[in-house]
Amino acid sequence: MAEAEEGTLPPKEDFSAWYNELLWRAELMDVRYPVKGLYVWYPFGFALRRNVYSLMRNLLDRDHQEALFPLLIPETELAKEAEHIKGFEEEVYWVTHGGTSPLDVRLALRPTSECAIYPMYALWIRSHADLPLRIYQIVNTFRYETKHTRPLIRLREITSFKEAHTVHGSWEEASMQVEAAIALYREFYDALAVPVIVSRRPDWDKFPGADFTIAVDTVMPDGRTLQIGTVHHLGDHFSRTFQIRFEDAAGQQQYAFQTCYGISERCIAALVSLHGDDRGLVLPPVVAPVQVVIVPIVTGKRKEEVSAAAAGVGRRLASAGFRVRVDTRDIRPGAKYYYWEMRGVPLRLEVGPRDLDSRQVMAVTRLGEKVAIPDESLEEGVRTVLDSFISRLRERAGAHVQSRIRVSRTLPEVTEAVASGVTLVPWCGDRGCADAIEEKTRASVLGTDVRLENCERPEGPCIVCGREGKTALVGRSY
Ligand code: P5A
Ligand code: ZN
Repeated sequence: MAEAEEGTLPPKEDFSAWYNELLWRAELMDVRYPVKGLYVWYPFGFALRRNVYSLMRNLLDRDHQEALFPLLIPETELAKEAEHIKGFEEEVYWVTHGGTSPLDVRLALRPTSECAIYPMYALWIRSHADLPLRIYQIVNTFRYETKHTRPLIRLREITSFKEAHTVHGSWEEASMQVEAAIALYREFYDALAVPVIVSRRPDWDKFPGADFTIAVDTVMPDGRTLQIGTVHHLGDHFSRTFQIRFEDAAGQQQYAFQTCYGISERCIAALVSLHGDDRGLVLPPVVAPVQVVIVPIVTGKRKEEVSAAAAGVGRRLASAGFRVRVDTRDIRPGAKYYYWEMRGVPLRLEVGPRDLDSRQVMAVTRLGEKVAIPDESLEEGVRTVLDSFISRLRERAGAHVQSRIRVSRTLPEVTEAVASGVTLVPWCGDRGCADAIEEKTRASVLGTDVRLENCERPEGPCIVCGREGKTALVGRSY
């Protein structure tokens, strides 16, 4: 993969060009696979993916169980829930043949797994003692997307679809699970230093078959929003369709209440886009495939001594649990810096002859801060620098998103605000008024019940019709 060595990135201001270049230069994704909307994870990208998803698994494993359901869904099951199939019918890939023989029942490649999982839940759930049930899986799903496809953002094969499906004894309990899922996603994104805006999608934009949908959005560098997670209250729609019933404490058969919530590799698109800069990736230490790179500065006579010291530093940090690489390649140190900066390594340690004499190493963070770390407190020093690194990332990304949120009270103000971010407006809740906003500003109503701290919440006359309105989030989304 030597091709990734040459040249520089377009400036991040030119976000789309920057993003596309970064993906291959940092060896995240190869976009040359000959099927539209399908991309290849390079080993480095895959290592990042593994760390991000193990963070997710750790959070879920507190009170969910991981399972695995089939990829193929018979048409008879997929078609059972009317709204659900209506929502997905244009996006489903169909398997119609086994070899040269047509299949009796066509098989769908799962666009999401409700219709694969719920027939099994109907068999598994018998009594209130089986509830609540919280199961998740991390799988690939297929959606024949017709909007512009983009690596990590809009895929036809979503390779990293984390979907959780829960079952409860009452509507209220399911509502509590919705809140728990939002809290879980907040914790996940906070660990990645990705700021989020949580809101309730308008009814016409909810998940097909849901009572309501709560969305988690972030604001990308170009000011457009990216939906990086959704939590759906399914009520008892699916349980009635799939006959998911339980015997309650009084011995009565009841339909169950359900939720489901999902996240895809868009979470990686978000962290890559928000934190990266003109020199490449900037990765939170918690998920960086390499957290510390050690570059020996070997000049002149003390080559052996420096190499041995660098290797020693590497061993010490590795046994302290850090993901470390000692870069002993026979290329200039400058080329090594460039290489590891592109790959977002949070901390670089330079070990040279002078450092040997002063019994210290020079530490340079990916954000450009320099500190000397004394040899005797190496592990502790590295830990401290990495801890403050994630705080800096959180501050930077938080400030970016904050600066992209404005309040608008007129449509021209909306047009201006959405050119570089999102905006909060008073809106009456009518679809007609939302359509008018979209027509005039090319931005859409993303949600209501906007959950944001330190933000003015405009209420009062609807920005279109003047009737009483509540705060709505408006923006242009990916
Ligand atoms: C929740 C999990 C569902 O499918 N069923 C199980 C529910 N919800 S969803 O909103 O349709 O998708 C969940 C999240 O997946 C991301 N996403 C995508 N990512 C990349 N490419 C796509 N084509 C794509 N479609 C959806 C979104 O982040 C969405 O919130
Ligand atoms: Zn209105």
